[in-house]
Parts: sequence; structure tokens; C-alpha cells
Amino acid sequence: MLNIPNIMDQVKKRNPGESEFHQAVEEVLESLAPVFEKHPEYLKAGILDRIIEPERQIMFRVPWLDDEGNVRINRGFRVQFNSAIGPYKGGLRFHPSVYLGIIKFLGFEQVFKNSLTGLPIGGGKGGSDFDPKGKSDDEIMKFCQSFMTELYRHIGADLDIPAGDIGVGAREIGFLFGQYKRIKNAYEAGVLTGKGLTYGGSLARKEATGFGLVYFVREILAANNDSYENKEIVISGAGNVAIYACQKAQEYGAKVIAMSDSKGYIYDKDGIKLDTVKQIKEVERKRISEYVKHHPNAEYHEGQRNIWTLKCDIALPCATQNDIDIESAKILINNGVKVVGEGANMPCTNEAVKTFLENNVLVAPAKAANAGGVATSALEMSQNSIRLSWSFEEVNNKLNDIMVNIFKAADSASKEYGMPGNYVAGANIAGFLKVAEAMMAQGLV
Ligand code: NDP
Ligand code: 2IT
Repeated sequence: MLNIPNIMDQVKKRNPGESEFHQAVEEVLESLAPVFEKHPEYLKAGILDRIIEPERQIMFRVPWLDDEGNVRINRGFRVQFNSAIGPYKGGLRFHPSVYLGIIKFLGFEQVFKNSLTGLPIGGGKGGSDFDPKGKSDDEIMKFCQSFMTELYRHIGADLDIPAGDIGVGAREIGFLFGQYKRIKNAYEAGVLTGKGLTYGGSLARKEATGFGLVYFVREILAANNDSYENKEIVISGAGNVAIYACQKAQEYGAKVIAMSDSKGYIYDKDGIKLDTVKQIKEVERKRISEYVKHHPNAEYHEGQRNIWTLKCDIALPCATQNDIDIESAKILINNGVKVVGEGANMPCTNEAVKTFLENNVLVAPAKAANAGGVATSALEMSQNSIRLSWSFEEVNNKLNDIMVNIFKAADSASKEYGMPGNYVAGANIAGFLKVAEAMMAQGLV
């Protein structure tokens, strides 16, 4: 038997103050307890102790000059968590809230997620406490160049392949790639993913996380004899994941009635006009509140979390971690929510997830449901290696198949371990088993 409180005491002692990392580990441990019971050899080989300890953690100073000529200093991170099944792979997050605990929680989750994709990618994550909001393009470029001037020595197409996450999109990846290429004096296209289409990017990578989420939830609905037809959906966030989740859900005939950003949410009972959201967020980089200027019948409300007071059939949290706490979960349940699809990483607190499951709300866990992004990053790496590019349809079909397979893996693991319909446990177990097998085979490293 795993003594989870005891293990968690150790985790907290070894990783002080890193509450998001503690939370991510606790959730996985609870799912894995029956696996360790069935496979005592994993415990004996130290798989548990090793899988919660990053292989390498890098922290560095990022100096840059702002437009007024002031010296600015940020902190950069890259946590190379686990390379048992492939090179470290995972995004970079630029957000003022970033510290080691956030990067470690994301890197830890990435290990299981990347395993679930079925593709040969290990787990890592990085980023900085740099805040891109309100910065000029010049400042963004100077920051990215300085960040890469240190990061370049730790990454590589067969070693560690960063991509985007919160605050890191096509613009930032372009600046990062340019600086990497300049320093290395070589065109190593596969060192970053999420690249622009003119220099090695993959069609459908931009859409992949949001589309993949909607494919995964489609599978959950179908397994429960349901579909998107006549469903009302609330999506938090208005970034990369949220926008393309909205697009695919609308294509499937669902009505998306609300979206948000970090300041507040918009409610459009007639259905969100996504072109307006794209213009505001992708082009103008402004607040979501601008939406009501274009659509006066819609409403804007301050307070990002208040979006969960809206009645909906499906909730897709696509903004950031701990967006849905237990209070929001209870309101959603009282309002009749049927499915919660986690587009963001760890958007529900552990208590919220438990409450959903106890009340028969279907939960599509982040490690499975948002894996379409990193899976398509791996497809971008494949295309870079063979120096060919596939059509949008080809990549999208592969993405769809991958999401169906992830669903099957999570579903069958949940059944095998006696928790049918608990896709949270199913995804954790299925993701873990492949990594654990590889670690066993490779000895004590
Ligand atoms: P973006 O930076 O494109 O968008 C983030 C969105 O969330 C913005 O609308 C932002 O608002 C909003 N937001 C609200 N509250 C917060 C907060 N406290 N901190 C940060 N953002 C907040 O990021 P992505 O869409 O890429 O990422 C969203 C989530 O999805 C993250 O959890 C990320 O880890 C996860 N994810 C992303 C993948 C990808 O391929 N991009 C793949 C898998 C998971 P505002 O506009 O005000 O900043
Ligand atoms: O959380 C994630 O999976 C991502 N931000 C995408 C990572 C990637 O390497 O594409």
C-alpha cells in the first residue's frame, strides 16, 4: 500500500513552497496507488521516487534593455523532467506568475501527457517570469534573444525541444528560433515547435490543442451515447487553446455562449462570434471586454472566475491552473453540467475534480484532453526530420486518430483498474505505465 500522506510530506519537504507541484504529484499518486500494488517491482526499482524528481533543473538570469534604456532582469527556467521515452519536450510559459513550482508542475504533467500521445517524446517545461503584456515588439524580441542566449546550450532537436505555452506564441517562437539559428550557425529546424509556416512549422499546430480537446470530449460524449448537438458550452480563456476549441465546437454544432480573459468574461446568448474574438486577441492583443463594442447585445462582466456561474452543458477551462475551485464546481454541478474538458493544464483543483466525479460529471483530464498540441508538435518534428510537410488534412487526421487512441487508452485503463468512467485515473495510469516500463528497461539512471 502506498502511504500517500507520508510520501506527500516528503515531497513538500524536498520541494518547499511549490504548491502547484505538490498538487500535481498528489493527484497522480492517488491514481497510481493500485498500479504500485499490482507492480511492487516498480517501487523496489525506485520508479516512484525517480519519476517525481526532475532529471535536470536549469535556472538562469535573463538581462535585457527596455525601450527607455532601463536594465531589466528576469529569471529563466528549463526543467528537463524525464527522458525515458524520448527527448525532453514541452512548452515555454512567459507570465509574471512563473516560478520553479509552476514549471515543475507543468513538466511533471508533461511526462504523462507526452507518453499518452504514443509518440517518442519525454517531458520538460520552461519559461520566465517575464510579462509580455504591454511590451513592444522590440522589447519582446530583445527578451527572447537574451533568453535564448542562455537556453540554446541546453536544448537540441535530439535533446530538448521547447514550444509555446501561455504568453509564447508564433511571434515569440520566431524570435527564439532566429537567435538559436544565429548562435548555432546551423539550421536545426527541429529544435523548436510551433514555428511559422514559412520556416518549418506544421499546418494545424496552431489549431491542434483546441481541436484535440474537442475531439477528445467528442469521444467521451459518444461513449456515453451523447454528442455536441444542442449543447451549450462555456470556455474560459481567449488564447490559443480557447479560440480553436471554440472553432471546432461550433463546427460540431454546439453553441459557445461565453469566453474570458484574465480580467473578465463575455456572455453572448446567441453564440460567440469567433472572428471578433480572433481580431481582438490574435491581431490587436486587447482585452476581451472590447467584444461588446462590436456586439452590443452581448454582456461583459468583470472577474474571470465568475464565468463558472453561467449555466452550461459542457465546461472547457482553457485559461490557466486552478481556474475551477470547489465552489465553482458546485455551482456548475447545480446548473447541470455534464462534461468538463480540461484544455488548460490543471485547470481544476483536486477537490473540484473529486466533486465532479462524485456527482457523475464526466471529466476529460488535461494530460489526455490537451495532448493534441504536443502530439502535433511531435508531428512537426517528424516533418522537420524528413524535410517534407504534410497537408492540413493529413495532420488533422493524424491528430484526430491520436486523440481517439488516447481516449481508448484512458478508458481501458480505467476499466482494467476497476474505475470505469474515471478518465482522470485512466489517463494517469496509461501515461505512467509506458514511462515506467521504459525506466525499468533502462536500469537505475
Ligand atoms: P495564451 O497565452 O494563448 O492564452 C491564455 C489565456 O488565458 C488568455 O486569454 C489569458 O488572458 C487567459 N488567462 C486568464 N487568467 C489567466 C491567468 N491567471 N494566467 C494566465 N492566463 C490567464 O495561452 P494558451 O491558450 O496557449 O494556454 C492556455 C492553457 O492551455 C495553459 O494552461 C497552457 O498550459 C495550456 N496548454 C497549451 C497548449 C498549447 O499548445 N498552447 C497545449 C496544452 C496545454 P489574457 O488575454 O488576459 O492574458
Ligand atoms: O502544455 C503543453 O502541452 C504545451 N504547452 C505544448 C507543448 C509542446 O511542446 O507543443
